Amino acid sequence: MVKVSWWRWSSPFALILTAFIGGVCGGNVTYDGRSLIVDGQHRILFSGSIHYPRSTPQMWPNLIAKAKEGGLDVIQTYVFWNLHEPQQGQYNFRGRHNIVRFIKEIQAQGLYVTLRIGPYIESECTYGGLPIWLHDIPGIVFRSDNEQFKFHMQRFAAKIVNVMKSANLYASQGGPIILSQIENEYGNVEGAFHEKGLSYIRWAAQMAVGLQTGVPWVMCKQDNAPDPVINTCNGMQCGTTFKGPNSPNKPSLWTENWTSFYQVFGGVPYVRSAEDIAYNVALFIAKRGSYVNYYMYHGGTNFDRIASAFVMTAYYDEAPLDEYGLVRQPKWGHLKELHAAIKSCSKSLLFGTQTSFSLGSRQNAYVFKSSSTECAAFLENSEDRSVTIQFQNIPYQLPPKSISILPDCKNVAFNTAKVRTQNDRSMKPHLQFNSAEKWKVYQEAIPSVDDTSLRANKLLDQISTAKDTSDYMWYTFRFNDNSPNAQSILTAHSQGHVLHTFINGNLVGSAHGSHKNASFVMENKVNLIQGANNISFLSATVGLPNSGAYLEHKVAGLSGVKVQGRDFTNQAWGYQVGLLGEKLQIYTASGSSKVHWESFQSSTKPLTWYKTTFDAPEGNDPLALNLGSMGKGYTWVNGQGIGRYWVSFHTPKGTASQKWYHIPRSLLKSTGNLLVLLEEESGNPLAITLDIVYITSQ
Ligand SMILES: *[C@@H]1O[C@H](CO)[C@@H](O)[C@H](O)[C@H]1NC(C)=O
Ligand SMILES: *[C@@H]1O[C@H](CO)[C@@H](O)[C@H](O)[C@H]1NC(C)=O
Ligand SMILES: *[C@@H]1O[C@H](CO)[C@@H](O)[C@H](O)[C@H]1NC(C)=O
Ligand SMILES: CC(=O)N[C@H]1CO[C@H](CO)[C@@H](O)[C@@H]1O
Repeated sequence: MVKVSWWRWSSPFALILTAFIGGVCGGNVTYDGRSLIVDGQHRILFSGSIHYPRSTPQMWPNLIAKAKEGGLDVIQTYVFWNLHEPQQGQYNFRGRHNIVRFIKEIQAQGLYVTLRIGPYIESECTYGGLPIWLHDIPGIVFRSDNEQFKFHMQRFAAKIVNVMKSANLYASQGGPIILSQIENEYGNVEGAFHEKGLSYIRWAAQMAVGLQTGVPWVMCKQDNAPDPVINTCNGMQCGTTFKGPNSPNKPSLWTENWTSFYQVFGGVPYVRSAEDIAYNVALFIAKRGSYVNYYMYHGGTNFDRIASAFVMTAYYDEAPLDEYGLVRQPKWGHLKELHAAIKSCSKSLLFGTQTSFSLGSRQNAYVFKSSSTECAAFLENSEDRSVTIQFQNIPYQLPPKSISILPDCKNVAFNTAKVRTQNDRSMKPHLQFNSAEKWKVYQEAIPSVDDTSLRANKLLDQISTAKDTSDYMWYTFRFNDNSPNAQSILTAHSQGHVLHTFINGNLVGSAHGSHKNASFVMENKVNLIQGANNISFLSATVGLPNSGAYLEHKVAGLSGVKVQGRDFTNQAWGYQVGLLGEKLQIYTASGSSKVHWESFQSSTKPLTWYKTTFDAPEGNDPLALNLGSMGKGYTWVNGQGIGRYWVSFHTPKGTASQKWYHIPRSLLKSTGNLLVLLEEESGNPLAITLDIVYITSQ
């Protein structure tokens, strides 16, 4: 029998009911060694990550509805400190950052929420979700037992908890939040902080518990999570790898089960099969797990400049809901069937006694019995071949590498290797931008040292100088060449991520690092003129780093320059942070008139801005720009950044890692939408198309 929870009702009454139950029954969440206890009931919970800033408020209701239809009970999200407090003390909870609206939408549809406050979150978000201004606080050491960091971390965590409490969003108040997370995968870096790591994690646990949310806290990948904080597993195979909770009174929870993996520019998509995910989830439940979260259930889009270093603009497009919020089969449907099979025997699972025994050399049974009648079984075959085993004197054929779920210990309701759903996604070109007269161009100026106001007799670190206000920073100096030899070797060392070198206004070379190694060396044969030469380097970051200990020490940009063997590292350098077009916001309707746009010419120079307008296609299907003809740059629609594009960074197979870039419908008016691109390299805007994204069923 399945216990029907009020929370799972989806109706206009959901809000009233939850408030009612919260008041009468006590919505406080507790736990024991078996599971979380919500509203007094033990629960097996399926959860999925959806990050509110990676979609639009207009998309949220549909994403949540599809998650619910897919059998999820919980939506998990991180809280993005850098987006909520971009300047110290100035908060932003508007639009895509309206976390309260997001959580209320989840509540309205009758699902629960896990809130991962962090506030360090990693999550492929620039600077791991930490605001860049933290960098400039004297004496700060991130994520350590350091007064400055702890002060700001506590202040922000308390701020978020208070925002949630004021909106009555904790389960203890009748709201949907049943679980909170403090820190994030700290076990990975704890050793680097020596004794300050352990004291920090103790402090973090105590601080979090002191915020009195009425719901439990978890720490993921933190085997030593102090009581009462629950240590949880992140990974692809928690059924095999998790050592389990660090106390018999804590349940076994899996907070990140990767449905795929994030993709970087230059990388290939990681395709994790629906069968493999289902196998590992079934195994985790069979081993008395009671909470599984899919990371990500919907990945979405890294709008604006929110992606971390080298991370692609499309985020977890391979998840059960794709970048556009469309159902991706077979993942979505297969997992839905898995959830239903497990839920149909949740009483046996939660209250039965678990025994496990071998059925063969690499075959196991996991049986949950609560009475002579209630029985559920998981039959596992970890071999890569099909095997027939005997279970309770009945033969069962187990496909290779699979688990059969028998909710009544007799009939197979689901096998993790038997996939029954399928579909395909297509992009249909709707609009071509192929008429030259509809494009206007603006050439970004290449500054020389005289044009700069920021000067230093050394090479400055780009992260601490640009402070994430732009991807771009110019490094310029003047070189007097008195040698008769016109051709010279110019060597530039960069700590990341991209470098374009201009001599006397002409591009002479470009180079870039990669996600694996942001640093690189660029060497070019260059022609210098007799006398003064203007040498200008445009260094670009592609998102800030997001992981590892001592993030505050990470640097980027130019670190050494030699011409014909002569070292110019400590030369008189001039700097310009950002591009002129960015400063004037020429990608907005009002900023656009601040510069003189010229008519389009076919020869494309580096650092060209392009603009045009277009009408929105009718209907509600998602839209994407096919930028396959472009190089590297950035796109705005009606003044909104839809992310970085980098088509010229090919995968090892020689293709672009990402050609299509999502334009959310809600950004568009019916006519006259302003499209602006900044192209760093070269590209052909006449071959751009606006495509309609749709599902074709098989
Ligand atoms: C829920 O927890 C809060 C905070 O700890 C407490 O004040 C409240 O009395 C609890 N409610 C119930 C019904 O136990
Ligand atoms: C170098 O820059 C200065 C100042 O912008 C300019 O006057 C000069 O002509 C430039 N030199 C060359 C060779 O382009
Ligand atoms: C990264 O690249 C730089 C420059 O090419 C090189 O010196 C360094 O050894 C590389 N680091 C790693 C870890 O490969
Ligand atoms: C240990 C590890 O690889 N953790 C990863 C889990 O997945 C999230 C999201 O993809 C990453 O941020 C972590 O690095």
